[in-house]
Amino acid sequence: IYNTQRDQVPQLLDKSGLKDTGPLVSGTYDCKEDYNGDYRFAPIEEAQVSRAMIKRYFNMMYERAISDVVIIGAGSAGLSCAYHLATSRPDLKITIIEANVAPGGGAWLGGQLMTPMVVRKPADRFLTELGVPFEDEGAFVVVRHAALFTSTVLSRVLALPNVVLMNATAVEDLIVRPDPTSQGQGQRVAGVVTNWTLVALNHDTQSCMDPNVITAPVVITATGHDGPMGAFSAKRLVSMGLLKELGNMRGLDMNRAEPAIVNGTREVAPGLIMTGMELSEHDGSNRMGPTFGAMMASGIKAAREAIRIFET
Ligand code: AHZ
Repeated sequence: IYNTQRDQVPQLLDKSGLKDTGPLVSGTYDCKEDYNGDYRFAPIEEAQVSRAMIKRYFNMMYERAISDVVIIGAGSAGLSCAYHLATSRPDLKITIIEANVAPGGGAWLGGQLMTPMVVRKPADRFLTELGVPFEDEGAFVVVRHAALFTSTVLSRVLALPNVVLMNATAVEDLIVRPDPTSQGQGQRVAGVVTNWTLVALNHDTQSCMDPNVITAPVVITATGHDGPMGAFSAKRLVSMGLLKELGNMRGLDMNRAEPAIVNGTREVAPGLIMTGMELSEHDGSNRMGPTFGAMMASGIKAAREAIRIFET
């Protein structure tokens, strides 16, 4: 409870409404935490709320127009990658672009909308690192609720100072440049082309709504298997001529699928590392269905690949 006096409530905006009067000092507001009928909030002008959001969001966009790493997709692979990369290399500016309003991809539930999440060993080590509790069933472990993993990795990632997440933002295209290492023959990925997802979904109903761009020497794509937006980069590599054809995801085989995804995590085109289930569409590997260890381990491997690129 603040010790407040009504007559000390400051003028929050100047008369024109254009200039902030600076940060408010606690102790000068009429506010009280009283659940017996006299709960009072510190005063605010509506424009302050707008400005509090706008200046932070657009400063962040301005700053992240040049990033070190862009991660496309905040599913289990993208988030695991972001955590490992950001904690290993706190010097890198890591920008995650997620098309959905809610980050987390398919990792809010286990299989067939049931809540438990199965993780095969040794990927349980990542759960231990994050402090996510699980039950040990021998060859695999079970997290009581998939959302416990996803909310934990998400909150850890968001708390890291070198990571920003732009959700409700879709990657619409990749930036490409001539690859200096290939005598003018090849191309390398040098960033992403973004738009608000609601705009991206309406290109066929409105005339041209141009996008925005973020440059980055390393892009990590984690957009999942085929779906409304899934396998985005794999498909774009085909239409750009950097990949002859999609391998297409094969039927379910947990024992083949999980190691194939982890061991296949790599720089699939210069400047572009692919992780998670998007790789199954790129390489034509099996799906594993509701077991998530490969997504975590693939994310970690993608982070290691990025670190390798920065160190060479
Ligand atoms: O919204 C997508 C999701 O959160 C996001 N995404 C896709 N395209 C995007 C784009 N721009 C920005 N163009 C985009 N974001 O990427 C995220 C992918 O998450 P996911 O959980 O679908 O993929 P994952 O590879 O991290 O995990 C897949 C887990 C498995 S395995 C499996 C099976 O074998 O059937 N099914 C799932 C969901």
